[in-house]
Amino acid sequence: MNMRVPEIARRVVVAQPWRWWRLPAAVAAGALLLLVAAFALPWGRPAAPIREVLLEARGVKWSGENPTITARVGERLKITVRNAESGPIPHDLHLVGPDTVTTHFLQPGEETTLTLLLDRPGRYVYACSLHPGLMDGVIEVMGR
Ligand SMILES: [Cu+2]
Repeated sequence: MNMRVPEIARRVVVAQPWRWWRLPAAVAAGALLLLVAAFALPWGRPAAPIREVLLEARGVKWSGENPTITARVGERLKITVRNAESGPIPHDLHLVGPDTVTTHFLQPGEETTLTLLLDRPGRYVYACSLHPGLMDGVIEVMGR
């Protein structure tokens, strides 16, 4: 009678004996990982300063005059977009560059926020896609 032991049963995991050099090696590997993480992750680096702006839609204008928003390269721009119309007029905010972003259609009383990292200088247009020519403004990003 053939008493073959199945292949899987013959594999025996042999525990490796403890070696004295493993502890300092593990400590060194851990220290190296921490060092790499400290440089690779944004911990400890100053965060980009945040410039907060409110764009309030009322009377089919942004904040009364479609203001020019000025900012500097390296800043983070946080735009609160609020629909403050008294009538049933929806708006959105469409921004071209440095990233192209569009909010959803905001109904009166609704608001949302956009956060952008301004990493390039330039003049970027913001507008409401439902009211072209009426709700157009500019974000001017100046170099450092
Ligand atoms: Cu609009």
